[in-house]
Amino acid sequence: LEPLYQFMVRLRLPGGVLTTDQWLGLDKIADECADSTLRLTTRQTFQFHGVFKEQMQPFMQKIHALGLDSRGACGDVNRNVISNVNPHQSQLHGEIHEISLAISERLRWRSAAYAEIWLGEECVQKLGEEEEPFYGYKYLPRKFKIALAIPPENDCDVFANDIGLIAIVEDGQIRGFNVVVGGGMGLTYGDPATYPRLATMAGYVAKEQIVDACEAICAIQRDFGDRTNRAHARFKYTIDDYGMDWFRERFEEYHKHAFEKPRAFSLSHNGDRFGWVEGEDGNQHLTLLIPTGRVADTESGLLRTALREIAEAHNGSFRITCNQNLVIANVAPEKKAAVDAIVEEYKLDAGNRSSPLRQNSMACVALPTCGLAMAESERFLPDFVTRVERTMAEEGLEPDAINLRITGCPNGCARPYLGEIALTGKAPGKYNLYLGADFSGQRMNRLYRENIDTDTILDELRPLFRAYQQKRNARERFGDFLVRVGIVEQERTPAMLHQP
Ligand code: SRM
Ligand code: SF4
Repeated sequence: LEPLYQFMVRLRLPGGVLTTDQWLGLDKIADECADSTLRLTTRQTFQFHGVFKEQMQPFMQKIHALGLDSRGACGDVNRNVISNVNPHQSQLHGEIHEISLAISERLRWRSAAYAEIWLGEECVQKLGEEEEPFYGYKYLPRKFKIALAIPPENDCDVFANDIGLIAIVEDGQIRGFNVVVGGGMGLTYGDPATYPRLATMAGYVAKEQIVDACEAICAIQRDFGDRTNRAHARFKYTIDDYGMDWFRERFEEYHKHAFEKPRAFSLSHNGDRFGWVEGEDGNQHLTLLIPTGRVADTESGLLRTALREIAEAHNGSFRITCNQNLVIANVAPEKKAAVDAIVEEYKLDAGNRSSPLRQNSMACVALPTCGLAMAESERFLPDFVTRVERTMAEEGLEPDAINLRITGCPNGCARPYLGEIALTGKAPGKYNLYLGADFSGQRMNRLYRENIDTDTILDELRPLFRAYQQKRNARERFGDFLVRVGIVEQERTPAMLHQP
């Protein structure tokens, strides 16, 4: 008898946009082929857990029938291209989404093996034919990630990506992008040669050239990335090994044009804005907090049922945010009341009414499904936030927007090194505590204490909250405060370096 193999399957969903019909289809697939939950990820897509081996092919065929696929959701290729959800600026969002799709399509792997294995198609590849014109037979040295931000929003944590594109908007139009390169979050405990890194400013590229420019940059990593050591194979190490001057020269060689001087920009926050907003076109958009991105029916609420009913009630679309939340998008004004009724019936906006701390918190999946987890994360976050809220209140702090991130290991799936407060799992019940990132995703935090349990974490935070309450400047963020008063040293790639 074969063991009961089960898999996690992730979808490719550039920009996190899907139709209501696709939502309904995925909701059904969650019951038919997976563990009856949908998991919104930090890269704006879905993960399905508990897909048994015999369900793999039906699963892939069902998502194909919905016009979706899993190409490039995992593997040593370009991953899901993420972008700003930006509900209030419909035209800019439409444009950035088109560009995300174009980049994703250009860097999509082509092998016919996908259709053969999953869709049951005949072998269509002729012997000797090049299967992958861009990737070749070796693909990339490691995963590769691209994000697009429209300032002042940085909800995609643009600096945490191998390529970050910061839109330069003039007269309501995207003219081009500042391109930053070499971002990434993962590190391995005990191996100082591995580190999280914020992307470095490379220069400006006009909009018409941006897809070609991304291909050129990805090709540089394909040709020069380290293929001998996977722990050193991400683009951030290629950039640090060879340097930015070398990179700019290679870019000119591959792209046939040099970078222009970067343009001025300013980013204000990397969280989501919750509640209803009206787009320029008069359509309504509702951003809902989805706790740790898990869409499930549980004893504490029928979230999955509620979202299914919303998908049936409106004919707009959905957008997943890069913070694992959800936008019910493009609701026609006459449908708003119907959506509101469902929101009220199922108390869907409970998260939107929770503390700013909870609204700015994020956790990776970790246990029980992640084989790399050293500690709880998704299941730990809700109670931990409650305890932090209580500690803050005891120190006289009003509920405050502090960016809190937790991961079950140092790989960084919830981009913890960009949290003002962050925990990374070390062992069951034990975490490393990081402090002092900024609120806009432009400064990383620093390791503050190692391998401590929850009580000790709260004991460490308490005096810091007290000092913050007593000595903060007006509107000063927690992370900025910790750096200003010297509790945490300024991180080594400070925001200033990114400014032109
Ligand atoms: Fe991740 C591996 C979950 C975003 C860095 N990540 C994994 C795996 C597949 C574990 C594994 O390899 O066996 C996790 C599956 C857990 C499970 O049970 O479902 C996993 N990563 C996730 C998700 C679902 C976290 C979440 O709670 O939302 C995110 C899915 C993204 C997506 O939809 O594509 C997720 N992972 C990230 C991010 C954040 C991002 O991309 O913005 C990072 C840090 C950014 C980066 O890549 O530098 C990230 N994941 C990693 C790494 C470390 C990579 C490195 O360079 O060191 C691994 C391990 C690896 O690749 O060897 C990993
Ligand atoms: Fe798993 Fe670690 Fe990623 Fe969390 S950060 S999902 S524990 S690999």
